[in-house]
Amino acid sequence: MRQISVTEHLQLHQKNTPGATGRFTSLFNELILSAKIIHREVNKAGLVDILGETGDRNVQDEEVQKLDEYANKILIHRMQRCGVLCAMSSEEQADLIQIPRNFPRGDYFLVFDPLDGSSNIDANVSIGTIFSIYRRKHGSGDQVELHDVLQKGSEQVAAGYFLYGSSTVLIFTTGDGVHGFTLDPSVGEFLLSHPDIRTPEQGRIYSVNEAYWHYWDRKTQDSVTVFKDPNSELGRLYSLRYIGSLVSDFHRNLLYGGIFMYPADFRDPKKPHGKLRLLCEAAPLAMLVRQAGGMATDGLNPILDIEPQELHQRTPLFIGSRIDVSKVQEIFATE
Ligand code: P6P
Repeated sequence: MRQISVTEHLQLHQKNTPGATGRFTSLFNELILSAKIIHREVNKAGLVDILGETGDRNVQDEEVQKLDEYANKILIHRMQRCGVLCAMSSEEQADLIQIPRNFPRGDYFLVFDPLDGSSNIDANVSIGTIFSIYRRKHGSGDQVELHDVLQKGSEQVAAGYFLYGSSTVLIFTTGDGVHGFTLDPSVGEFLLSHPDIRTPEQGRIYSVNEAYWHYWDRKTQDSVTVFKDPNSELGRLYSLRYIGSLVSDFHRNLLYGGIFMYPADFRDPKKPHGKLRLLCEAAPLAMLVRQAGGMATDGLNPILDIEPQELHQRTPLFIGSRIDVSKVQEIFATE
């Protein structure tokens, strides 16, 4: 079968997008180049001891950095120069990342989690880069304010992730279905491997950290129980699969079907809405799963409808197969 590269796929998307100027394509190509550089470092992390803050200096006499800090710096360095962004936001940085004055700019806004799950890397667990792309909503000046770019997930232009595992895959959507590409290191190109991904309407997997049971409210406990009860209305036996790396858990459930849950819990009063972030984790994955025929909710509201009030706003997340997520919504809707 003729292998279609992601470059060809993007060119076709541009050709079929009325008024496309090629700016989105150049943004995406820079994102792909950043991921290839991160892929290289992730794959040799165990060999050249670039894990953790070793405090050593490598052969180029550079300070050795934690892998997620490295990924963050690669993305900021490359994306600042792509010439089509007005600003960026990284899970690793508290504030908006402005584009330096002397750099060309555009009206796209990029949000990313540079290396989600990186605490697992020294156990060789797959980890990922999650990204989300918006158009600037207000203003046109060089200095971008939060209200210029903060938008609900349904306004995303594109969303996706790179998963650095047994192979490195790119899964993304531009609103016209979900497509997966696998990096062929021998040619250094992402090749189409998963055309038009559709997630099963019901799964056999539920993913949640059950250690937090006693910190959940009653509706959350009921929502998890329904997947443990072989006689529930769901009508089937489920398996618990939880890697503790969001992109890995999400990717498996996207392909096989199932539900991933990171509910609100009462462990930390400073995080009443759970651990995961709306803009750089929940919203991009919610766009992907919606495009693949699934659903994503915070229990009461579709993730894509939540109006963010701040950059690192957290949200409970129930995401995956339509029937599984609908069951959770039904439980949360009961009095
Ligand atoms: P917990 C990794 O640190 C992460 O942000 C996600 O990738 C993962 O799903 C979650 O945290 C795991 O959290 O509380 O179960 O260890």
